[in-house]
Amino acid sequence: MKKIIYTFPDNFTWGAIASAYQIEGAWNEDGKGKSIWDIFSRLPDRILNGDTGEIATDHYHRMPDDVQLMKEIGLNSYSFTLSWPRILPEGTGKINPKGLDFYDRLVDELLNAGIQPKATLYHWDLPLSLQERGGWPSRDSIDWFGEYAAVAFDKLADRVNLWATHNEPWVAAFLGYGTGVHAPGINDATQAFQAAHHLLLAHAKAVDIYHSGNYRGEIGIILNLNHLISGSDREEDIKATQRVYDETHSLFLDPIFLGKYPEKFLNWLGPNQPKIEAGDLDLLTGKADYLGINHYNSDKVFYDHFGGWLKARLEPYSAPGWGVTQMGWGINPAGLKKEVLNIVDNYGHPKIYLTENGCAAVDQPDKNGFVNDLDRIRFLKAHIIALHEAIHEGANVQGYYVWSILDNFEWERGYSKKFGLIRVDPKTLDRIPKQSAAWYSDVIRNKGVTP
Ligand code: GCO
Repeated sequence: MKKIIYTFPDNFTWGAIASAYQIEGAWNEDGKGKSIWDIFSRLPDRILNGDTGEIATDHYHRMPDDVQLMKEIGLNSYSFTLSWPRILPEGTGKINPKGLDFYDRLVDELLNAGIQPKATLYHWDLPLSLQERGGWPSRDSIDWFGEYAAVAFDKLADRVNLWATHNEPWVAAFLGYGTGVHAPGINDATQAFQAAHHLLLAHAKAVDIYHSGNYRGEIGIILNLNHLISGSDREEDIKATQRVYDETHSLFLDPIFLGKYPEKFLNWLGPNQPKIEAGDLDLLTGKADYLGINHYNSDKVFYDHFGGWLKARLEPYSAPGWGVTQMGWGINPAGLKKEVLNIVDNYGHPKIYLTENGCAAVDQPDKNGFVNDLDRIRFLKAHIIALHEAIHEGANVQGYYVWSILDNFEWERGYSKKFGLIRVDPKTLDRIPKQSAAWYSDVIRNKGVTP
């Protein structure tokens, strides 16, 4: 066997991740309330092939078997998200005991399997009733989220020691309220920027509630930090790149880790900029025990007069020897290292988890349903090596989570894109571990990868 060259610390966390709406199904069972995604995915022409998450991978009913598969891979940790309307069907007020019970059982199954549970409060599935009351653009959303967070912590924080408030608040705000390609399907930049601000304040409120609960774990936020490269050395492209960076990076990183807003960017936004009340910044500063980084790809950025409110256009950037994934995303492992080191150098050197990394691959099954996904293995290996290099250069990275444990509902692309370490047969929903599952099992056992 080749010598392991890229070895990680003994206490490094090797995990996998998924989200409630993308795998659970049981969209209207056991007292669960509707989410904005339950409604959005039923709208005509929003989701490819008319797919919905109503059944998804049926994880809600197959959870114990899925945890057993995670155990067989040897995961140290599994990161799941809570369905807010499964716990609070109307978003606030009445608690659904059967909803809480599912997550209670999931946590116990994981712990019994020797797998540390990591829980994220919000992965885009806002209770429909709260959208009807104004959604994230409403400042009331801060208190709604605080009430929900307190219920979740009260039930699970005795056994769950690693929490995240939001997964990718940029997506929730700008795809949900800006472009409308995600639920709730609103196309309004002003609402998007206001939603982003309230998502941040809601994050801070949940962090305060968690810290006042004297729980022994940590709580952070998960941001999608893809690497951005100016499409040319023309000033207009460099400025467009900075605007995209400011919306996807600065808008969320600066208030929490630097105690300031990207004022120049907000002023540039003019009427689209969010209403920020006196004291809001103080509520946000320093509110994260760690930063979760979701990283998949790199983009080149160009000025584009017709490129929306940012007047920018993105094109995938692939490093030499790499192409694009089945999502059309540029593969550039060095981009991951640069994103991590950017946080080290410019945002106070926080504790980091690489909370999502993976790729949609071709995944052609053989006659037995087995997928020999060597392209996914090549992708994951290269990014794990890039992460190792970042750690070697000083980054405090504590863990790595593969997106995803299972093939699942890829939002507006439905089930057309496969990210799982485990294949889910589209007809039977049977689980068949791919070659990458066996490979990842070796990585975990060997605490690293060979080149
Ligand atoms: C995201 C989300 C996941 C996606 C995954 C693949 O990062 O967009 O967290 O829900 O399914 O990243 O696109």
